This record gives sequence, structure tokens and C-alpha cells, in this order.
Amino acid sequence: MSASAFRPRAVLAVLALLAALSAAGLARPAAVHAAAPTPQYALTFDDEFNGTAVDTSVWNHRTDVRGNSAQRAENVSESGGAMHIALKAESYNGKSFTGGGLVSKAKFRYGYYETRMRLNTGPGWHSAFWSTCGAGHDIFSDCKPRPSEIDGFEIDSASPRDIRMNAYGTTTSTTGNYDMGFDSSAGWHTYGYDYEETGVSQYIDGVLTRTIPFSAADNVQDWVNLWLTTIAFNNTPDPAQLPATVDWDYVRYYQQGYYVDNDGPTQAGYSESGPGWATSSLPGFAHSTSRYSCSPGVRASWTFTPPAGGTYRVDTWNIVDPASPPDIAYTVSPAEAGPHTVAGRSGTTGWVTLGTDRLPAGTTQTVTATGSGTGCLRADSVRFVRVA
Ligand SMILES: [Ca+2]
Repeated sequence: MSASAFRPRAVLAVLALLAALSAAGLARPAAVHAAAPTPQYALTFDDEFNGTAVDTSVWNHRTDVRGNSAQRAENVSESGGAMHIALKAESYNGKSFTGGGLVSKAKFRYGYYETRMRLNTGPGWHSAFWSTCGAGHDIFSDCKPRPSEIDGFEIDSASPRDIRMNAYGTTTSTTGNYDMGFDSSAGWHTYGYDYEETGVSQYIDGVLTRTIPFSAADNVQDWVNLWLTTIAFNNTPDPAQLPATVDWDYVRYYQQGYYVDNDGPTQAGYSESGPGWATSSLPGFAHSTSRYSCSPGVRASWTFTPPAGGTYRVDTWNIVDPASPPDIAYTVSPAEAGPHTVAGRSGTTGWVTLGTDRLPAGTTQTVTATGSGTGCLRADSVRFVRVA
């Protein structure tokens, strides 16, 4: 993804509109957003917060006790086209302050996440738009072992001009605090992060501001829930400035790449035929499991229906091993080229491109690998990346 694909003129127009609305006293701009990094990204999840109550079919509430606050479901409301997290001075669950937040029930991975947010005024509160595993009850025991965490932004209300982005996997990386050039409690702004295999990039009002690159050793590759939360943390709130609210206009998630895997949230698109299939000791993409069968004629298939028409590149995660077939036959249907043969015993484990095809919206594409009986067919993940 390249920053140059952004449309700064459109962003400037949006900013001008925001300024006009603000001057007119309209606090919440309607239906304006910075949009995804390139047109190849498709919106695959969103909540515009246009209802009168939080959609609990989509969201769990953050209800843990952390830092200086306990989190309460009743502190989160939806009205006027936005979601609001109320920040209060009240005794609850052993704390003197309460905050709250939402945690998606669904897990996501690579893609561009965006929200528009207006911070509270007054110190002591820590707002974050971030990705990690969990149901919101206890961030340290919801998921074991602790998975990747990407903090698309963290803002401490004691320093409302400063933002940071962090990535936690095997290693820890942070941009450190830096000045956004505005007070995030004084108005609405758009905040995004693009989480990809190769790193995570932070966007403010549609402008790429910071990138944290990943190496394979960083291991920041998990399926994770999406969190929009505000807790009392890092500083002590001032009761004289409470209650207060942090307002969230919407949350949107866009994807350019779609992964179909034998395990995890997309395993419904994976199927096997023939005897002898078992889970391998060889890891698949991003530390997932892989499958294998040594029987002749067995097949593994991956199916994908794009959310938007376009040109998609098809890659298979090829697990190179001395026991793999020397040549693995792949078919892609429908496809503009093929069939394809992938070397199973030479080279290194990783993505191998099978082809690039135009797919109308709603067309299901199927990738099939067939075992020859010479060696053991290995099956893991196929990705479909929209390139045009
Ligand atoms: Ca896998």
C-alpha cells in the first residue's frame, strides 16, 4: 500500500467542510470520512453508531478493572449518530472512577481500521483504538497466550495533542508520543491504522503520519478483536472535570487481502477430499496449523467470493519439505491462466503466486491442490489480494 495513493485534495475538502460545520456549531459532521488508503480496499465491517443503543450482537462491553477505573457497560451509549463513553467519578468495583468501551465479537486481521473521535476534556483518561484478542472482561486472562496487540492509537487526555501507535508481538515497537498539531479534545478528527503483514501505518485526518515495519521475527500476525475504549490510566482524573464523554462517530474496517485457511475464522472456505488427512507438525502461515495427506489423488480446496469486483492476485502458502511432492498441481477456477505447478521440495516456505484474475463481484473462485501420491500434499492458506 502506498501513501501516494491517498487523495489529499479530497482530504483538504473534508477538512474545510469540517471547519465550516464546526463554525456553524454543528459538533458532529455527518457522513464524511477519509476513506481507505487505496480504491482496492473494500469496506467489510462497520458500525456507524446511528442507533439508539449499542448493537450487542456485534459488540461486547469492556467491563474490566484496570489502572484507576472500573469499566461499566452502562457508561456506553449511542445517540445522535455517535457512540459515547461516559467517564465518571463514582465508587465501583474498588475504584473511584469508571470508564468503558466496546470490543468486537468478531476477530479481524489485516486491513485498514478507521474511526472519527472527539476526546474528553480533563486529565487522567486513556483512550485507545486498538486490536488484540479478548472479550473485554479481563485483558490478561481472556486469551492465553497473549496474542499480538496493535494500538492504532493511544491518547492520554492529560496531553490531548499527543498520539502514539504501538505494536506488540514477540517484540515491542512504538512510535512514542508525537504532536498531532491539534488538540484532540477540541473537535472531531479521523484516526486510522493499516495493519498488514509487513507493518502497521497510522493515519490522522487521512494523512499517513507514522509506520512501524514488522519482520517475521516480530510475530504480529494474529486474528484479533477490535477495541474502542477509554479508561483511567497513566494519570489521575480530576473529579471537577467529570462527568465527561469521549465520542466516537463510527468505526470502519476495509480489506485489500482475503485469507482462506484450514484453521481460524476463515476455515469455512477450506475443504479436503480423499483419505488420510491429518494436522501436520509443520506450521502454516502466521503460526497457524497446516494439514497433509500422503494418499494419491487427495485434494485441498480454498474458495473465495470477493466483496467487490476487481482484479485479484492468488497466492498459496507453500510449505517446502523433503516429504512434499516434487511438483504440486494447482488449478484456479475461474482463471485467466493455468494450471500451475508449484515446487514442493525446493526453495523456501512462503507465498507463491498462482495468477492474477479479473473477478466480477459475487464470482466464487476456487483454488485446488491435488496430491500425486509421490510425497505428502500439504495444505494451509491461500490469499486473494485485490490489485486493481
Ligand atoms: Ca493454517
